[in-house]
Amino acid sequence: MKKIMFTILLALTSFTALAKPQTITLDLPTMDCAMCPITVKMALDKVEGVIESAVTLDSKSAVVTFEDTQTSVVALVQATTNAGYISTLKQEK
Ligand SMILES: [Cu+2]
Repeated sequence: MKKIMFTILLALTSFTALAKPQTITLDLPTMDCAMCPITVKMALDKVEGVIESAVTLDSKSAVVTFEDTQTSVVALVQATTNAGYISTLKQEK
């Protein structure tokens, strides 16, 4: 039994080691005042797995760093949409 526990622990540890943070940019075309980025940032930071987010009104976008084993682009888009701001993944040029 002890051996099984150790194996599980080891598996969990290596899983964490493999988790890589990802950074993406979301377009938020409907942001139109100084309060919008604050609302969007709060919504993004509440998502489990989000490490960092920076939302700017000027570029109407959000740069989000997240743990891809804990959350996904779909979940982040969902979070901003639930907060009232539709977002799309910005395509890299
Ligand atoms: Cu606003």
